[in-house]
Amino acid sequence: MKPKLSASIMCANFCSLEEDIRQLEEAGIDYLHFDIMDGHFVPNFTMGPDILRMVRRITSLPFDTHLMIENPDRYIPIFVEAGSNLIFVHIEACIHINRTIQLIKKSGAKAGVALNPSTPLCRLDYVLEDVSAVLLMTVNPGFAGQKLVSGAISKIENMKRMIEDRKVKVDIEVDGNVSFANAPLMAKAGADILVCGTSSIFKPGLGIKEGVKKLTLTLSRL
Ligand code: S6P
Ligand code: MG
Repeated sequence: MKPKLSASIMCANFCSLEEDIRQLEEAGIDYLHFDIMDGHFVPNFTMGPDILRMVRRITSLPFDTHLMIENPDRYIPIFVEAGSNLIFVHIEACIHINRTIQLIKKSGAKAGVALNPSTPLCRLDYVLEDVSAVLLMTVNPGFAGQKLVSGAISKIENMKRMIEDRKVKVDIEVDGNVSFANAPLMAKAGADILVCGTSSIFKPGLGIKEGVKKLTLTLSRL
């Protein structure tokens, strides 16, 4: 099945964010992906809940929020209140992942777990039944514009097999270097949602609408 597309807002133009959001809506994007970084879990900073609140006022698109932060429990209710519909926490940042998943749900959002490229899928063994989605990082988290890590496609395939074997309804979201060349491979491997950044819909010189159109066309040929 053709994967849904989630636009990586950290790759948008913050000087004309509303314009970019309108273009994403008109192009038919499915989700907005918010990358939250704290300078500790990853060596970079991006945005806080105020940005989500502002964007929530101007669009009804679902927000998928990717928390690349330490101590996420402290901030989950804030990001839900700011408009997140689905929240991903990194399993590497959570000592009590089960409790954190419960907190996301109790706060009013769908719960997702994100995995760094080198984190094995067996870390999901005892939580897969409790989440709506798994986010597989296909680059090292922290920055846009990176190359795909080795083993990324086979990890998606293995994740898909694990979900089928366990007979659970869990979406696979893939994040990092979702290029026009990589997207079809990711989709074939089992991706349900693709995070689109500078490798596709925010590719410099292309234009958002053209980027979404090109990506949609590429995926429709599968
Ligand atoms: C990176 C972050 C991602 C990026 C996205 C950028 O840590 O989680 O969501 O925004 O990967 O896309 P691209 O196409 O520049 O790799
Ligand atoms: Mg992300």
